Amino acid sequence: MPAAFDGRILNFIGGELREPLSREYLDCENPATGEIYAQVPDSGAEDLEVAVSAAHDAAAGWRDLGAERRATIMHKLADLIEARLEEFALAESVDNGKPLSLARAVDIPRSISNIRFFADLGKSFRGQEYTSEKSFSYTLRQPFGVVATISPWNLPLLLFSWKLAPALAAGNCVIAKPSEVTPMTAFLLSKLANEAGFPAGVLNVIHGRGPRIGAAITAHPRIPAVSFTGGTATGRSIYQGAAGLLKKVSLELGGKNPTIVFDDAHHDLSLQGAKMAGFTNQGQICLCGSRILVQQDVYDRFRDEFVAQVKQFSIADPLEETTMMGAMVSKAHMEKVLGYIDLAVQEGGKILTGGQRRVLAGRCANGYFIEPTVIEGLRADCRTNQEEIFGPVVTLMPFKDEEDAIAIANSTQYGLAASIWTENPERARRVAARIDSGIIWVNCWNMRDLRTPFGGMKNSGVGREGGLHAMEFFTEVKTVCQPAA
Ligand code: TXE
Repeated sequence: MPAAFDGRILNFIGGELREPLSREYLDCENPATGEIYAQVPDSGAEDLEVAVSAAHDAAAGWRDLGAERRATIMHKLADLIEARLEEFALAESVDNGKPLSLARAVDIPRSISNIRFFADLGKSFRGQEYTSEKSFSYTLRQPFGVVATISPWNLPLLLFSWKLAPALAAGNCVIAKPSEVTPMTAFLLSKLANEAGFPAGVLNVIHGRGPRIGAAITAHPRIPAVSFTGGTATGRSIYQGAAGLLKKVSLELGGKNPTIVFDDAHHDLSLQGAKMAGFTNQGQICLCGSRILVQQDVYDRFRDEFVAQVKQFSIADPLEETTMMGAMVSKAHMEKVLGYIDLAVQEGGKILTGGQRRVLAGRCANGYFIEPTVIEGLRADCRTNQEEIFGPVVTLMPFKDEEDAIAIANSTQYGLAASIWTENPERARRVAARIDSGIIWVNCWNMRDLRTPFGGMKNSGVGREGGLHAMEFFTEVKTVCQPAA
């Protein structure tokens, strides 16, 4: 771990690092070794009360500071993280099990970009004007005052910052709750808030379990908006909890995303894309393509080469530079994923490669590693092909034609993302228009322009994040109307 770390994570409330009032802590485990290496506050409603008061006390000052000065402070925070990129990347890898190289190349740089991007967007974000013969109207986009964010463990700092940054840039004070499974980088960020220049109470980070502190956030009457990313079942309970108070809620939930390979796809690019979509971050990204649909006349060739390439993946200590696949985030999650592999076999699936826990030698002997797993022979409507597994497990399914591919793609309760692989731009347009997903990639996967809307249909979520959509979520709009001059 980073040398400066003393083993105990603290909440950051009202500009101070604080113990939870109950003095209760949870263990943080390094999933690559199975060792407990830190404690995280198991905060409760009493800690939230202090944070909400601090945030409300700071709200008018932060709002009135103006977008330019807010942006300066946010940029300073981004600079401070960037100067410690290696420390953050190491902490993310140790906390989550992901390869250090991935945290260094993607998670931490993207978190820095999130903060910079929304800091700048805040400067140009404003309402609109409407003129008619009779009236002149304009809208004001005003912050709520205090809002909350609840984020998951798969991309800990990336998703934490993806919500925190627009909330702050829009002029809100924030109660941010990272996942109790991976709290470390949010803690490291909170330790930089004072040096960056955030006034006390603007940025509050509270750690703890979802059913305790997360539920308290949802139920708090002085937090009018909550942005959540996580599992669909949790999202549903937050939605229900928020309904009684008519809170504004943004929900970014699970996915069961198709990777659709047509017979006119670029062979090597589609293989590469399907591998990345299937196995990046050990398959623990809501955007991962866990169902690979391949047109029947190229199916055999694609399958054989795909399986051969997946067999080459290096599953190893996440701290080694050449590691492609690290550990699953926790023992419980590893067991959930292994349970789905057993289910796939019961449902008649044939495992083409993988299918087992991988026990490594040395330091990581007790870590939670799973072999990248490819399964074929399952019906599109079986549970393996319908439920989110969230691990390094993909299924291969042949399809006949466009209609068949669209029907299979749309056959789940989810609708987050899809990727289409074809050299025919007309086909790409036709199919993209008919797939029920919030995000469609053509001949690429997980390519992101931060200005574009991000989120899902059906059970994948409610609302959209990204660019102006996030700024709109974190503000109230007010119409001012007067007679035309
Ligand atoms: O996530 P949870 P879990 C999916 C994935 C995974 C499943 C369950 O399939 O296997 O969800 O994962 C907080 N009120 N995704 O259980 O519970 C929690 O503390 C308020 C998809 O680990 O959704 C954490 O901060 N908050 C996904 C956050 O919710 C609550 C990413 C997410 O945890 C709460 C992660 C409650 N009652 C898992 N209960 C994606 N969309 O990217 C929990 N939390």
